[in-house]
Amino acid sequence: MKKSVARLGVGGPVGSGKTALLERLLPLLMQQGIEVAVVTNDLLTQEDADRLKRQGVLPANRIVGVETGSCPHTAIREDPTMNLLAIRNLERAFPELDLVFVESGGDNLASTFSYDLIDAYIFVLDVGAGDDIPRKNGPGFMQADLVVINKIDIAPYVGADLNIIDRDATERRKGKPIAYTNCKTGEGLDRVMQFIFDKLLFQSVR
Ligand SMILES: Nc1nc2c(ncn2[C@@H]2O[C@H](COP(=O)(O)OP(=O)(O)OP(=O)(O)O)[C@@H](O)[C@H]2O)c(=O)[nH]1
Ligand SMILES: [Mg+2]
Repeated sequence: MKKSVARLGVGGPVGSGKTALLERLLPLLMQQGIEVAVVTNDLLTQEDADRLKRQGVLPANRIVGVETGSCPHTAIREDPTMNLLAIRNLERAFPELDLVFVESGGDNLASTFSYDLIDAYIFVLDVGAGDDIPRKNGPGFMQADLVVINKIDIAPYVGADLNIIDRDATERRKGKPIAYTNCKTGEGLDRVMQFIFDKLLFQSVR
């Protein structure tokens, strides 16, 4: 029987730390024996794919850059054809894959994924955007399977109160999971790993 490959979207505003999150998660997943690949979306370049290739965390042929050429959400929601093709090519080349990430181009709070493309998605927010962001009811933030509040280390410097973020995010998301991370140090990544294992891989983190 053909192995089914889980697909996990990673979306959120420009510069919130989507690629930084992948840079942290990929080695952790590989240490757990999970076979991974990545599709990145950028408007007119392969910037994020090239960055991940330079890091050397994954073999370069497991990283595919899609140049969307349009609003980022078009390629992950309205017409995900380019991303579906990229995933299909990866699945054919690497039948052993367990999990494919699809990083969206940086977008806005309304950005959501089509569930024809992915099985679940993470929405990454940056505390530098302000502690009022959860109150703005962005569909990407409200509907995501997991919200990651990233860059918790800079909260004191931008006057963001993590308690306010937590109070409002918990209330608006009605109990759906939220993780708080610092991708510079790896703090909080255990919560994200737990989510991936529970929601997509149906096994325990070793
Ligand atoms: N201080 C701090 N900086 C971070 C953290 N995570 C990411 N950064 C920095 O934030 C900047 C943007 O990170 P990226 O990972 O490129 O963000 P992105 O969401 O992938 O950006 P786009 O794909 O361009 O939308 C980089 O300079 C990162 O080094 C964090 O937790 N703390
Ligand atoms: Mg990126």
